[in-house]
Amino acid sequence: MLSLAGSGLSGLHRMTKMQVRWPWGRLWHERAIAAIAAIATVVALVVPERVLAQSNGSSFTDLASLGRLLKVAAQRPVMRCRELVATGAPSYTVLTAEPAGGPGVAGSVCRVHGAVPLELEFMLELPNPWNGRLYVLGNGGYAGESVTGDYGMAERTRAMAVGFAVMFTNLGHDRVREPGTDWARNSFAKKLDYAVRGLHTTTTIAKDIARLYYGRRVQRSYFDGCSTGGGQALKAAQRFPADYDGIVGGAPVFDFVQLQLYGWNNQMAVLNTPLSREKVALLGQRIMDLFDAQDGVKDGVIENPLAIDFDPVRDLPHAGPLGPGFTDAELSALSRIYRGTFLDGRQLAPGVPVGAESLGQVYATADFGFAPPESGWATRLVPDRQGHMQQRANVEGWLKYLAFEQDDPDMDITRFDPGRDLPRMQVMSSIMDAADPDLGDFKARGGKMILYHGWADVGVNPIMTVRYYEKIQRTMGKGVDRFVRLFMVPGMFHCRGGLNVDRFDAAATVIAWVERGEVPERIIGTRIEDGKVVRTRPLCPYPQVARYKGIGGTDNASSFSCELSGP
Ligand SMILES: [Ca+2]
Repeated sequence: MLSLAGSGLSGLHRMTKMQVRWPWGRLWHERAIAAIAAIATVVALVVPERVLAQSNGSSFTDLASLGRLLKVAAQRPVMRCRELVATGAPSYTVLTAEPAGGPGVAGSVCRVHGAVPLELEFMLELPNPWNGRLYVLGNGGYAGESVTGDYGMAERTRAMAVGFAVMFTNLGHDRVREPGTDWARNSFAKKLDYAVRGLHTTTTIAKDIARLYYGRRVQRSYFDGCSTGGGQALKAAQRFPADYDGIVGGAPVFDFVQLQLYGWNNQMAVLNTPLSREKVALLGQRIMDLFDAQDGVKDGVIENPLAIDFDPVRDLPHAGPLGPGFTDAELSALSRIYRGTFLDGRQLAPGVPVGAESLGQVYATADFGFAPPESGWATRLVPDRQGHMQQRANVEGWLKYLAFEQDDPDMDITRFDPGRDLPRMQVMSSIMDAADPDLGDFKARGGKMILYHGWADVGVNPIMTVRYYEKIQRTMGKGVDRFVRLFMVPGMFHCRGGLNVDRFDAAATVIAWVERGEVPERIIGTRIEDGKVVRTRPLCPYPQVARYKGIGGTDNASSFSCELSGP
């Protein structure tokens, strides 16, 4: 159950019940806007700081689009919510099924908490009335989010407010009881749940339960995730193409071997030559001085890092009596970071793209709560304000329990040797990774997919996503952009935050593509500070980039066009 007791949301229920009738009639979206605004305020107050959803966090905010899309007849349950406890099947058990007033839902919500051995759990929220659709939220990090907690609360609330059934899963373990990758130790079953089975199994079950409850099949199903959720998006399209009509995948963790080689290379570079936060600030300043204006707008954002030719040794000042600069050891470490991971002259993983060094927006809460700005390198190449170096923990967690068939609790970055260890990773890679560029089955079933990635994401390297998209194009020939499009977000950190716009409704966009055939030629991204929109920019389908037209304000999307020519 949602832990809302005493939070003030019960008062909100009363308020929304009084003010908002089920919004299928005229002006419904105006009522929904009022309800969602009220809910967003309350949710912002009750979401604790420890919850950091791995999502862009802006799905179902484009109410104008949704209002146009969702004019469908409301569908009602054919059974009582609590009767679902007596259903189940050999493969799953319904633990509880409780009716509740849903925040933002004028009717009610049936909350179904279910379990699948070993420790796979799901929460399925069934609104009454229902719009005939299922919305599934992806996971973050090494997953294990509690399904009775407030994970993805803002997105869930908004989706239910317009009638979606909503499902999410813990992906087979509990990250409080077994943090990091501890859950994977000695458990091949949990590894399978995390990497392959968990999402597909719970999606299938969610569709079965919805069919029982409403007496009708789910008519459309959607998946939306970032980071680990982005990897789940690609895995669904590759391995379970029937599961979803529309898929949104952000900053996808889809190639663990390449991603962790990238992280390992970063960590080895700074292991003996730690970079100070001050040095990274100097680095960011120098890079902006050199390259910011190259895209036509001096705005602290590198529109296309692929167009930048940066060489630390050539382009950075050396430390000396004439002013601040970098030591030989620092220049060597930086060269390794930007060059990427090499073995015998072959690049195994790309380096860090330029443009993430400077201070940008980060958030203290899942609902965009304020936090002091950080470098995009914080918690990856330099410690964050709390002294955390998340990238090293991620790499070592993977090396211990997810990289090899045999667990190795003593493994760390200094013991890892790519030349020796890469051949031993093939079996786990085939389970964990989702790097197959053949999406023929997903295309054939009429599926549409939107991928997005922040260009200033140092956690999950965006160049990997670009290369994967190009591989899809090479594999599938012309017309890939008729069913899968990649939107790079210049200056955005991991899934959200950063130096530029970071809010956009990819969910509404993919729904419009699936249901109305509206091809996303661009997506409008927004930057919000202190509750106010301070910038809009078009996000362009790769390989197009946003080019300033030369007239009009540079904080206004209409001053930009999407064009093929770089930089
Ligand atoms: Ca710029």
